[in-house]
Amino acid sequence: AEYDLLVLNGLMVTVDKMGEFDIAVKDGKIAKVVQKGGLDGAQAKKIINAQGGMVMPGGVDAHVHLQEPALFGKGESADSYETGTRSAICGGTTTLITFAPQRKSEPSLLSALAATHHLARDNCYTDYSFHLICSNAGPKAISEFAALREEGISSLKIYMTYEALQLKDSEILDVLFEARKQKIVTMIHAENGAIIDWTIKKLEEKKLFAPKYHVTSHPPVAEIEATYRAISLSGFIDVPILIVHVSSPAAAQHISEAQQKGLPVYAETCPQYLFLTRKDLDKPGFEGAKCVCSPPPREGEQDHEGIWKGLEDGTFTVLSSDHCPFLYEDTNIGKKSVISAEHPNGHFKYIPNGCPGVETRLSLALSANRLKLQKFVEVTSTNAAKLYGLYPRKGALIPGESDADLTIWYPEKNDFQLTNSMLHHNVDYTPYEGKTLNQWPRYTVLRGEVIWARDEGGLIAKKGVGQFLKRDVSTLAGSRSHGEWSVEDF
Ligand code: DUC
Ligand code: ZN
Ligand code: ZN
Ligand code: ZN
Repeated sequence: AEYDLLVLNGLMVTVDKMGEFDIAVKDGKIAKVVQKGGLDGAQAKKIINAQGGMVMPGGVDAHVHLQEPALFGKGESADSYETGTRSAICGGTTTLITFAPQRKSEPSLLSALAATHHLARDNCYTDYSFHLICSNAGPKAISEFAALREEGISSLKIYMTYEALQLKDSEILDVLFEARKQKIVTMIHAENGAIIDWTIKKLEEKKLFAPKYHVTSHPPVAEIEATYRAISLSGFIDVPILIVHVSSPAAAQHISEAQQKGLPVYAETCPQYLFLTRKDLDKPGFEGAKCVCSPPPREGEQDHEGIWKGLEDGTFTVLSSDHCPFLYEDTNIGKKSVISAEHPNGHFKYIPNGCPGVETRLSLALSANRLKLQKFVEVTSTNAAKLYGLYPRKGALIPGESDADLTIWYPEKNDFQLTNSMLHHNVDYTPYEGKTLNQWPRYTVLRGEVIWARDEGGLIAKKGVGQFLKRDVSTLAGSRSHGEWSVEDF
């Protein structure tokens, strides 16, 4: 046959183009995109008739935690590379960028990278890459940035909180300075660790232990202060950063002001900051633990509105899941371990911080019907590919350039209720149990191969189809060359 796959009669939605186009796939790549009807008579091994549906570039989720050791001292990851990428592909996401964590006791980043390669190799259902988590920014780690670029790694994550991970401001400057030289994007977890620790102590003095006090212990000011500090430090060095998982509209305001000054400050938000509030942590017993993440869900609808607005107006570059999977019924870290006579509803500070969501990210956001379709594709796929050096191989449907990664949606006849039993992760809950949705991907295609066919067998490929992606530099705006001083001054 002339082609391996034809996708006909759908509404194609990419950032550059939206309309009725037919798509031809050959050897894992987009071969042709033509006006509907233009591939009549073409021969193909497989044809998908997407009449009435939408065809988008596969989702790119650039914030996913899989199989990390219990770095925060709070428990093991429930999802492996196998189960996490399985969950992703069944929810329409074809590329993940997960984390390769360096321990503070480990001076090398390259050894953390090697260890993570070992976990992922031959186990994935999506294509994948890694951000290195730098928690020991000593000379050895800094000296390895150039080698990371050779290995196809063009981004790092650093933390301003969590004892096991936190860097001092001087160490952040060391990282940013070398990141600028090597054209690496630095992701920053911006919360002020001292404010959080102090607030936890105050709550404990008052014997306030319920899950909802997790929100109280991570006040907006902790996020706002650290966000402003991260912007200041990166502006001083003149280097691009991405503030991860922004939850507070006031923090987003600082980001927007930096962007208006022309600084290369990028930002990410996540579904938990669009759909959850403090009330979701204030449920009978220990239930609220299912919605504990950091930063926490904020107060209410006004906060959600502020975050949606930031997505619409471009303050947020990407909408990622921050999938961070823990078991609710885990005997070591879950409910059973933290409920005691002294703490009958558990103690919020022992609850692992993170929610599962790699499979629900796209359908939650699409079902909300808030973003224009092309904006939806931009923040859930294309911008992540651009920021992290995967564009136009990922995040686009450009003939001869892009991999044939497709998410195909059909309009649902009826709304449906999400339940955890529909999902493919290895977590025993979803924070969105019972939520009404109206969209779920009918097909997910990875490099021309149908991996997920909702009504024709579900998951129909074997693990190991996913490949490691060597990444190049970001194609979004980088350092401004007209800074007050240049790297060469030092
Ligand atoms: N930071 C993350 O990026 N994910 C989960 C928890 C956290 O603090
Ligand atoms: Zn974080
Ligand atoms: Zn809301
Ligand atoms: Zn995270």
